[in-house]
Amino acid sequence: MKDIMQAPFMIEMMRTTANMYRLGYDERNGGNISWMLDENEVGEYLGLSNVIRTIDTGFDATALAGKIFIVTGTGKYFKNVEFDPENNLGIIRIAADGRTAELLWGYSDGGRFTSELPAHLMSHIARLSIDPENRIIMHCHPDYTLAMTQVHEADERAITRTLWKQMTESIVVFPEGVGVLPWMVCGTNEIGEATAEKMKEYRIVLWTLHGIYGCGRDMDEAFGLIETVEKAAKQYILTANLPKANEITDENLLALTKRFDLNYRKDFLDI
Ligand code: 2HA
Ligand code: ZN
Repeated sequence: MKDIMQAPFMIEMMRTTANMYRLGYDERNGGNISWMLDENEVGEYLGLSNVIRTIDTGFDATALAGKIFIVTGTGKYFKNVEFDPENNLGIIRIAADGRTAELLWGYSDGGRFTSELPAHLMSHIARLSIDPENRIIMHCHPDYTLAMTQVHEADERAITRTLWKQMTESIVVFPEGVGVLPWMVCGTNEIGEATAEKMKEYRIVLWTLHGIYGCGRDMDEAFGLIETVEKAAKQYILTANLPKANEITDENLLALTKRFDLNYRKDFLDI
C-alpha cells in the first residue's frame, strides 16, 4: 500500500482547506468540501474491504451507492486540516442501502462527516445528472458574497446581472448565472434538496445570509467559481454606495458571450 498522506487528493484537500481558511472564507468550523474519488486510486492507499465503522447518513443516497468520497468532518476547523488530516477528514463509501456511510479512513476521534452531507450528496447526484465528470461540492462563507446577500435583492436574475456587471470576467466564468436560496435552516435535508434542485441549473448557489455552494470537475473549477463570485461581490460592496462613472452594459455582456462563445442565460440580459 502506498502512503495515503502522499495521495494527490489528500495533499489537495490539505492545501485547499488551508488556503480557504487564510482567505477568511472558513472561520471556525465554517465550510465543508466533498470530493468523489476514483475507487481504483483509493485502492492504492487503502484496503477497500476494511470498514472502520458505519455512520447513518439520515437520507437516501442510493444513486451514489458504492461511491467513495473524502469529506471534511463536522465541527472541524479548516485551519487544522493540514496539521491533522486523519482527525479532520474522512473517507467514506456509500453502502448499497444508500443510507449508510462506511468509514474507510479518518474521523479518528470518533467524529463524523459534515452536517451538510445531505446538501453535498444531493448536489453530487444533481450535478452528475448534468455533468458526469463533476467531482467536487464546496461550501464556504466568503465575506463579500455574504454581505451582498444582506443588501441585494435575493432574485437570481437581478443578483446575476449585478455580479456580471461588476467585472468583465464574471460572465465568462459563470455564464449560466448564480442560483439563490432564501434563508433556510442549514444542515437539513430540506436545504439539501433545495440546493440540489438549483445545482441542476447552476454551478453556484448562494445561501442568503449564510454563504455559497460551488461545484466542479476538480478543485480548481469549484474554487475558481467561488473566488470569482466573491471578487465580483467585493466590487459590488466596495462601490454600491458610490456614483458610477463607468458601467458594463448589456451590449458589452452580449459582446463577451460572442467573443468567448458562451452558453449564457439569455433571459438574464435586457437585449
Ligand atoms: O460546517 O458551514 O453550513 C459548518 C457550516 C454549516
Ligand atoms: Zn455554512
